[in-house]
Amino acid sequence: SVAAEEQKFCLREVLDTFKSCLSENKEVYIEHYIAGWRGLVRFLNSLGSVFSFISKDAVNKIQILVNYINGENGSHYATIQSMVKYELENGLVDLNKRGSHPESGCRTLLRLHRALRWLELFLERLRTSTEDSKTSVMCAEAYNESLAQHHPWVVRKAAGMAFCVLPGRPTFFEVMNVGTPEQVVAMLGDALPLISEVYQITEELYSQHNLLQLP
Ligand code: 1Q0
Repeated sequence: SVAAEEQKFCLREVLDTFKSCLSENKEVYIEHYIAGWRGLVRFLNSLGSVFSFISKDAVNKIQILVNYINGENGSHYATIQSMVKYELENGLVDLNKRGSHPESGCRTLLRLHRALRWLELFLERLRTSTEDSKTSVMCAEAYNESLAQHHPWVVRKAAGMAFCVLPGRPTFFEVMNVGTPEQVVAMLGDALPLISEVYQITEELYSQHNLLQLP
């Protein structure tokens, strides 16, 4: 059916969303950024309920940003650049410890930004993997190099357990719904530079404003 077809996950479409994130002068559109995450969450959910503690947190963060975009100050939430400027100029960010702005756009997006680094590292491993590579190992390595550094022990433990039940590389490639393994590898080769660029631009912006450790 048409409905089922629309629901079918295609990783190419999701990664294309990240392509549309960048404006001509290299600003990052929040709307497209979170659309990308929505697609990834859909993929994660299709892998089984063991991952729902992860997707729930992602959905929660996406919703916080959607509320800002649709709120009365929505125009300031068009790009990450405009959000950072607006929230900082108006004292809407808890900079050192959580206080009256525990769910600022800046700190919320930072969590997704860190997860984007995990995605970049994981997809790069997937791209260069061989038939007998283990997705759980690739995923854990990518996690340890990125997100894990920001997570407390209990979250790292839960994540590690979830990685162990990830399906194998063949199933993974199948669910991606992109085509043959060769086509998957080619698609990842196209998509990764763009994800990496979005990551770098955000990283630079947050670093300039000293926002990389927001509580
Ligand atoms: C495929 C396996 C996916 C594994 C995703 C790795 C991320 C593990 C993260 C586990 C932690 C989630 C629990 C909540 C943590 C929060 O404490 C933390 C900090 O927030 P806060 O408010 O407490 O300061 N939250 C986060 O760090 C945000 C985590 C967001 C994770 C978003 C993951 C979205 C899904 C990705 C699936 C992509 C798979 C694409 C692969 C395609 C190739 C086939």
